[in-house]
Amino acid sequence: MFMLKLPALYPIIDADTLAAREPLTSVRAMVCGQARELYDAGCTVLQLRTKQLSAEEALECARALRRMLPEAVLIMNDRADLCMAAGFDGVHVGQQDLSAKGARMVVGPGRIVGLSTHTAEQFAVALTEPVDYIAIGPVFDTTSKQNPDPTVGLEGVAGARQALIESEREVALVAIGGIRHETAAWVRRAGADAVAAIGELTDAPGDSAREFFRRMM
Ligand code: TZP
Ligand code: MG
Repeated sequence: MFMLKLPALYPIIDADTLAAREPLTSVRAMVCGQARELYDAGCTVLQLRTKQLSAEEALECARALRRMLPEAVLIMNDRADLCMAAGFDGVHVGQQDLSAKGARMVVGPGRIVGLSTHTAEQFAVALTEPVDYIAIGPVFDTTSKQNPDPTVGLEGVAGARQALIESEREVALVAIGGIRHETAAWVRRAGADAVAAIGELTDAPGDSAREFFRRMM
């Protein structure tokens, strides 16, 4: 498997967060608006996350994103089936979703599979899975996820990097959870290839993404 090269910032477009902010605006329009700003700011890899939309609504958002950004690397959260249906480039699964092996069976060898982990034990298991990247977190307190696991801190990111080095696997490391402009560079220094974020990218996403990149140069 080739080593996935991720940009320093990996935005997650959270349809539910957007819908809660502006209940009268179409979710699809908001998802596309945020994605356009992020892409134009240099975010070439984007994840679409939705927990509240129906599968049909999620697919509609995903297909609209795909049409709007044919060149972007688009990752679908949770659902390998929707990844394929929308022509996305990969899927991100968590500990409660289809396993990474199952997701790989659905999307095949040529697409990206990412896996979320929340402890050193889960991270060690993930290193044996057919994944392109592993996410560790929440690094800091987050309000974007329901019932988040305990925070792992910068030590958790550094521990994941060390485990990755020892495994000799060519897998990218993503850190997630409560990462802000002020903390992004620390997280990268602790060993993350990329920082994923929702909350810090919700207001003025383009400007916020540029600020992330500036701080992580
Ligand atoms: N997984 C672990 S923390 C988290 C997810 C999806 C939420 C990240 O959002 P934010 O707003 O960047 O903390
Ligand atoms: Mg999930």
